[in-house]
Amino acid sequence: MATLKDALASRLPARFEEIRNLVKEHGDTVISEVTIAQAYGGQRGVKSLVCDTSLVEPDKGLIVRGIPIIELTDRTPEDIFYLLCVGELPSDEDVEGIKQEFAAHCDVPDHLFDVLRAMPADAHPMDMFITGILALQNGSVFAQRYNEGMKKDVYWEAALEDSISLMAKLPSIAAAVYRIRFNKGDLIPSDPSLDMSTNFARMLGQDDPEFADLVRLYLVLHCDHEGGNVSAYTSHVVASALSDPYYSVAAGLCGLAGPLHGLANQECLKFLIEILDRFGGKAPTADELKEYTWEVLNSGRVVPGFGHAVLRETDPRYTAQWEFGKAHFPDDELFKTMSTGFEVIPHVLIEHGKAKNPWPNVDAASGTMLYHYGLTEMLYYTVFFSVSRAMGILSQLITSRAMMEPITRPKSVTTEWMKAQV
Ligand code: CMX
Repeated sequence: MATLKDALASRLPARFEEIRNLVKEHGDTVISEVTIAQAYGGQRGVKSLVCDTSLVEPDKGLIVRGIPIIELTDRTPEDIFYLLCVGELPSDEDVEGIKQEFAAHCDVPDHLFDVLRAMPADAHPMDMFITGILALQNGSVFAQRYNEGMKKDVYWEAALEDSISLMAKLPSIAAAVYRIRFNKGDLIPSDPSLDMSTNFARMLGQDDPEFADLVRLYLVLHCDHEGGNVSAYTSHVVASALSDPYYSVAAGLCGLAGPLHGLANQECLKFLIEILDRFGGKAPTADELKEYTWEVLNSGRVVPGFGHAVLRETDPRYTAQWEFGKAHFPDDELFKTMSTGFEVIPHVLIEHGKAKNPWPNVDAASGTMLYHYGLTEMLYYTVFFSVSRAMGILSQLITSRAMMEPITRPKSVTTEWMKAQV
């Protein structure tokens, strides 16, 4: 069987040498400068991080290992995890290998479900999901081998083992969170003979193949977003302390749970539902929506689902979801509202003149898609996002350990120091 470990083992040494030589020969080359405004302003635009799994181009969107995300929309999460980790798309044999590896690790210990059931009835699903991940930490191969004196050049192997094991279990944990938190009845056991998307959809309680296809698309589209976003960067920092993948992913997902990051999809759906309610359950006309958007802006609110810190075009991940909706449920009132929003809102935002990017982002569409198939519990959407984003976080973590990166420790300065510079 072709394993992910074999694929990495045959490629990593050359990559390691390449980077070592780059640093040896050009280590003093200056690649960025930092202004006082950047130091106080979220380090925007400061280039002091490396992430080889993906890149976000302002005019093209997400590029995964050199491939624009829009060219990957027919792929599966298994393909994408392989691509993120190895840097190349898998062959059929590689896919079979990764499916078998996931199948071998998909069993979730019972104590995890007990922990989830013991949580308060109003616990946030992200709280439950992250707690579930931490409840697996006692099984970390990385932590165990580290305690046994593992050598630095094989850290990546232990990180990979944990990553495969965690990735294999995440759909089951996420589905358990959904069924327990929203009183959906008994848990549905994992079927390791199925692909990840179909299995996840089934464990959520849905046998509709169209929904499974949406799950597939969703998991592909949200997989990674380079290294500086809150969740990826947090996980990177925590993992650099050689905290194991369970701790590192959980830490990153605490960031994803924030309203300015992964929780935004919830806000976007609320916004669209608010519009539908206002217009009596019918999608508004372009003129009505234009007027409504101005009302929102004039009341000092932002228009959820539009704008981006990096992108300056329509997010291709929005386009991919819009195309899915157009193909499967063009007459859904929420979908029609979202489509009219795409025609109208950017022009209002341009006239308003504040947002640097008036175009829709990924979150403008994702809630509408899930809502159509009856997954109406918005609080849950970031858990969905997390299952996908864990692929990016884990692949970045494996790469970092393989490149034997040191602990992250930027220098901070005081305001007095800043004042002395000027
Ligand atoms: N509606 C109204 N005003 C907006 C706006 C929007 N959708 N997007 C940006 N602006 C405003 C900002 O609030 C800011 O105003 P102030 O100068 O008064 O503070 C101004 O335009 C400039 O902001 P920007 O540089 O264009 O955007 P930022 O990089 O600061 O913020 C983001 C990016 C996403 C937080 C922002 O566009 C926003 O709040 N959008 C709505 C919420 C949303 O859709 N979030 C999902 C993000 C998805 C993702 O990150 O992947």
